[in-house]
Amino acid sequence: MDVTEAIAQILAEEGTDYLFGFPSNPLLDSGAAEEAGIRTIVARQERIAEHMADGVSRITSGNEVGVFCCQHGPGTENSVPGIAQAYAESVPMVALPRGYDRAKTDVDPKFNSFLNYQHVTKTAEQLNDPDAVVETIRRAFHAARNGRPRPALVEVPMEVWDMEVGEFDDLGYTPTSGSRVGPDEAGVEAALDELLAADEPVLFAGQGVNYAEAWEPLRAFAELLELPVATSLNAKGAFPEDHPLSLGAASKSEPRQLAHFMQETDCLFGVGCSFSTTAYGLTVPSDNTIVHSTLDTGDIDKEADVDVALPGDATLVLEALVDAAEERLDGPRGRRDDVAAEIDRVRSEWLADWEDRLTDDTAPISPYRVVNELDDMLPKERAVVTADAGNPRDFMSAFYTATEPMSYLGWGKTTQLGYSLGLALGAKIARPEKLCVNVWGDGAVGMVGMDIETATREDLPVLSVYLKNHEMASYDTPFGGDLASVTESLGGKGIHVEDPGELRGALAEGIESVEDGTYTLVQVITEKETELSRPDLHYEA
Ligand SMILES: Cc1ncc(C[n+]2csc(CCOP(=O)(O)OP(=O)(O)O)c2C)c(N)n1
Ligand SMILES: [Mg+2]
Repeated sequence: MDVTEAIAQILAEEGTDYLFGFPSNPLLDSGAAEEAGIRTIVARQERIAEHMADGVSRITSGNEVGVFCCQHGPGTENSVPGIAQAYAESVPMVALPRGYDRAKTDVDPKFNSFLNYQHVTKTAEQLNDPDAVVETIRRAFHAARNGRPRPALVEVPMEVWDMEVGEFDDLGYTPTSGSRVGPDEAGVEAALDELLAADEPVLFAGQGVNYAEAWEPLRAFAELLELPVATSLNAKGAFPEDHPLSLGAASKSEPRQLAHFMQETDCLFGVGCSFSTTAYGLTVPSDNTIVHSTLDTGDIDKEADVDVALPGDATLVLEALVDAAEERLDGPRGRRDDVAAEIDRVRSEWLADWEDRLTDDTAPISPYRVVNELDDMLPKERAVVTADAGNPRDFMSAFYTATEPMSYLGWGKTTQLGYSLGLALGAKIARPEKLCVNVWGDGAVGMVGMDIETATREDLPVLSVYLKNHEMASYDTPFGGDLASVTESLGGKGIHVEDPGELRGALAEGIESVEDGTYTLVQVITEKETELSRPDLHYEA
């Protein structure tokens, strides 16, 4: 057996069902991955293959680590974006690029992945000795599965793939597993002290809750302490957004009740979050108490001034808090009705202010109307929705209600146009029973639209809703083209709609077409809209 076959077997041992990539890479070319029972998916460019691997990791809460491969030189040069996106978003991935010959790997101007990916990977190694194949790939999977999830890269030089390693059974590979770190008991009590003493505590859940699958203890703790709950955009839906205690997701555009409670809070408890400064995240309120629970202690006191640090896995932390709170409380605290009423009051005022846009029936169609129709029409219990960079994301963040965990793939630590298509395709591969939807605009379709062909070739019926305003609205840059026709010529179904009276019918036709197994794009001619439900506008002067 050679290194290529050994790696393919190791992937199978690690539970890899899919390998995403772009040729040339021995795992694809030799058929080794397919022979090991792994479905190989080639996209039209490296970035989309990476985004699909990313989508698999996300939708499975990292239980299946998305795996990506590509060739050396242009392949690895063109793969930086997908790895950088996964790094910024804390998505686990194993990347297996081919490298140049060992003799030339450090020679100018050759692109050396081991060197160049250091700042966008959790670990980056070069496999220079075939005898190290087991421990090297094992380290990569261990890194992806443990601690803060992020990409791990192993560059395999050109000639190493073909080197002999003997029989696989003699290599003694044992698959990696994820371990969990529990909280310090004193930290749990200190966190509870602060939360029980606060007048206006708020719970903020980040995507660590998704990776830890901590949705039940999150809800149990919120209900026990009767706390209003916001999520990050990445964790949108981790707490049901139709729950009376939900504030929605924090982003550049968000529900007014979220900003209202953030302004009022005297104690913010963040769990499974980094509190990183980002335009698409929470503006962390100052001059209040901050309790911070995260897997990565490097995020504690990184930017937010933390009063109580509670490192640990989100499930273990929240379960410990539930247990400790049950010991201390004797019955309901009597806060819930007031909190729910306050949320409902601000939310109703906010929606009333946006009602005209959400129900606008004039042409060109308002993008808010499209979001509102999707919110009404998509089957929430089995829809997985994501939105692309720019205004499409911002329209959706605030006004699409995600009622189920993992029903929304939110992102924004970095915001590469075009990410939504690959995410939706990756989610569809791993969860074929779901209705996977991406909402995107002119900027995104121009960058990755040709990968609609990947969707049709690989039989991945996803619904793409294209908000077409013929330009990049916030950038005053006009764009042309008719993606509905292009979709048809790429083997999918393209639906064009510009009459507001036909919008619902077009979306219904799109949903039905996807349910029938066809990749479908609904191209909606929309008005230029740049007004957002911005959090800063909701703070009182
Ligand atoms: C790769 C990349 N380059 C540049 C940007 C900056 N950017 C963010 S949104 C955007 C324009 C999006 O326009 P469009 O998709 O048409 O949506 P619209 O604002 O018109 O609704 C640009 C250029 C980006 N996010 N990603
Ligand atoms: Mg546009």
